Amino acid sequence: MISSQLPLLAMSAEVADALAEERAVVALESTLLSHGLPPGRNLEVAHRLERTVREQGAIPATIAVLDGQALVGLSAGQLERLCEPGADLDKLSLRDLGPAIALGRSGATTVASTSALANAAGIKVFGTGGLGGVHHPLPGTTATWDVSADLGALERIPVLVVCSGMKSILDIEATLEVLETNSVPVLGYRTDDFPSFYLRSSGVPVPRRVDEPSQVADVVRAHRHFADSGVLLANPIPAKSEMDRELHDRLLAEGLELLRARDVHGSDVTPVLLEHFHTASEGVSLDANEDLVVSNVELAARVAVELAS
Ligand code: PSU
Ligand code: MN
Repeated sequence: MISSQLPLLAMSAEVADALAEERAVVALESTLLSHGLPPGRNLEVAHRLERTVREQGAIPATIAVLDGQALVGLSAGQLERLCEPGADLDKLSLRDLGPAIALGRSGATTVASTSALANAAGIKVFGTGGLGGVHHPLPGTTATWDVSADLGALERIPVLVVCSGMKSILDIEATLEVLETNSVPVLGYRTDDFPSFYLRSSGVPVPRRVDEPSQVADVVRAHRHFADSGVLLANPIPAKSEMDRELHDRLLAEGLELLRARDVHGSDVTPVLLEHFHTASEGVSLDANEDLVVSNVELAARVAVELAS
C-alpha cells in the first residue's frame, strides 16, 4: 500500500504561493496538448495558454501526471516532456488517476481528472477546449452507456469549467439533460446558443446567458451556498476563427466513417477524430482549436481574477 506520507500531489512553488496568498489561479489540462494537438504545435500552444493567463493577472497551473506523481504547475522541462513527439502518455480520466499514481505511470489529464486535481490543490477555475458528453445511441438501440466522466466530475467537483461546448458528434441535448440532472449550472458567455466547439452555435438554446466575468463570479459564489457541483461556462469560438460549416460537416462525416472503419472506441475517439480534422483541413481546424482554447483560458483568467478580488 502507498503510504499517505508520499507526496501524491506536487504543486509548483509559484502556484502554491499564489494559492496561499489567495491570488487568482487557473488550471489548464494536458490531454488537449498531448492527445489533441500534434507535437511541436502543442508546446507552442502550451506556452501561449500560460502567457494568456498571466496577461490577465492570474497564475497558470498546467496539470499532468509524470512518473506516478500528480503535478499542479509544470516546469519548462516538464511541459516539454509532456509535448514531446513519442511521449507515449496515457489519457487519464478520473478513474485512471489512482492506478496511474500507484503504478508509477505518466499521463495527461482530461477535464474530469484535471478538475479533481485542481480542486484537491484548491484551484477553483479551469479553462479548456471542449467537454466530453453523451454519445448518440448506436443504430438499432435507444440508449447509450457512453457518457463521458467529464459530466460526473462536474456533478461532484466544485470547479468552474470554461469550454466551447462539446464535440459535434455528441448528443448535445442529452448532455445538457445530464448536466441538469447533476445540478450543474450551464451559462452561455455572451450567447443564447449553446456552442459546439468548432462552430459558434449548436442550435440548442443555452440555459442561461451571462455577459460579464463579474456575473460569472457572482453565479459561482451564489451556487456555492446550495451545492457542491461544478459550474459550466460555455464560450463560443471567436467569430473570426469559426470553421466553415460545410467543411466542418464534411470532415465530421468522414471522421465518423473512419472511426467505424478502424473500429475506434472509448477514449481513442476524440484524439482520432481531432487528428482527422487537423490533417484533412490542412490546419484550418488546428488554428480554430488553438484560438478557442486561448479564448476560453483568457475568459477563465478574467473570472478567476474577479473571484479573487
Ligand atoms: N479540448 C480540446 N481538445 C481535447 C480535449 C478538450 O481542445 O482533446 C479533451 C479533454 O481532455 C476532454 C476530452 O476531457 O477531450 C474528452 O474526451 P472524451 O471524449 O474521451 O470524453
Ligand atoms: Mn466515452
